Order: sequence, then structure tokens, then C-alpha cells
Amino acid sequence: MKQLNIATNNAHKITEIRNILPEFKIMGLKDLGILADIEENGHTLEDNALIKAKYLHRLTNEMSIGEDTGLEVKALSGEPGVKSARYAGPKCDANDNQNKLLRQLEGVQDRTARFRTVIAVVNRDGSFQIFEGKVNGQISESKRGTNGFGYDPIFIPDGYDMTFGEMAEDEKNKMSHRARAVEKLMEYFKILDQ
Ligand code: ITT
Repeated sequence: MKQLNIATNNAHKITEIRNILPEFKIMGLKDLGILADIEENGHTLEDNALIKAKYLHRLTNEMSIGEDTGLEVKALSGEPGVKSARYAGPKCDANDNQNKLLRQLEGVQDRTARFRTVIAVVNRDGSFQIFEGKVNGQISESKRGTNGFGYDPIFIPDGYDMTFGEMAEDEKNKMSHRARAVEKLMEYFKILDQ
């Protein structure tokens, strides 16, 4: 079984990637015995994905993956974007972030938004590649559903009436931003294997 080492402490991301890629052994930082809170001080999702992948590569000298995701809201000029994790403050949780976003959009008609995931892979030799996956949608008027994590209860993907929070996890994992970025990573691996 091919192993993928991912520089993340987010257990939800690991669960989703395991669901998307059952044929791979997915290892997060904790699974690798690495206790680290990597400083994500980049200005873009691309910067932060690469910071995480490079950090893990430095420690292991193995192929390493970093993943950074943001929710980009049109009416807020792309915010929270790269600040999605700490949108409501340094010690905030998902609930605080959802509340802040709903407050910011009170009375706002255009609720267009997108989730964007960037995956950086640093190869054993230090070369790297970046892949992106996006899903367009709308921010709901209120929280709906308890599946998924983060902003899922307030995001309605285009073509659906439900939020990601109301959607079965398998369904989200078939068409999410993360699934699309992972798909591109898999295409890259296929090219490498040729
Ligand atoms: P790592 O850096 O350890 O990977 P993190 O939780 O800090 O974990 P990100 O910076 O990539 O991860 O995530 C930004 C925030 O966006 C995160 O706190 C989540 O709450 C939210 N988020 C990420 N993916 C999401 C998804 O698929 N659905 C809803 N919210 C998501």
C-alpha cells in the first residue's frame, strides 16, 4: 500500500482524505509521531500548503504533502480565504467562525462563495508541485446540518439545496474542493509512474 504523509493536525481532513483515497495509507503528523504546530505565515493558500509540505519534508526526507483550504466569499472580497482557520480570532472554534461569517453577511444579497483547496507535494528530491480544487456555492442564511466540519453547515454547493453539513459524508467527498485537488494529485502520480 502506497503511503502518503500529510503535514496536517486536522483530523477531519485526514478522515476525508482516507475516504477519498482508500487505496493509500494516509499518515498525518500525529500518526508520524511528529508534534508540531507549523506556523502558517504565508499570504496565500499556496504559500501555506508549501510551508507545511516543506516542513515535513525537512524532517523526513520523504515525499510530503501540505494542504491548505479557504472559504472565499465574493461580497467580502475573498475573505476569510487564507485566514479561514482564525477568522473570529486566535482561539476561535468552527462555531465562532460560522457566526462571524453569518454576521458579516447579514442583509447581503449576493452570498456567492467558493471553497478552495491547495495541495503542495514536495518530492524526495525537494522539487515540488501545486494542485488546486474548487467548489462554487452560496453561504446559507443560517446553520444547517452537523456533518463535515468547519464552515460546512453554512455552505451550499452549486446544484444542491443542502449545505455540506446536511450532505452525507461520502457525497461531499465525491465532489468537494478537497476531492478535486486530490484527483489532480493522483493524475500527477500516474504521470510519474509512466
Ligand atoms: P492544518 O493546517 O493542520 O492542515 P487547519 O485546520 O489549520 O489544519 P486550514 O488552515 O487548511 O487547516 O483550514 C482553514 C479552516 O477552513 C479550517 O479551520 C476549517 O475549519 C476550514 N475548512 C477546511 N476545510 C474545510 C472543509 O472541507 N469544509 C469546511 N470547512 C473547512
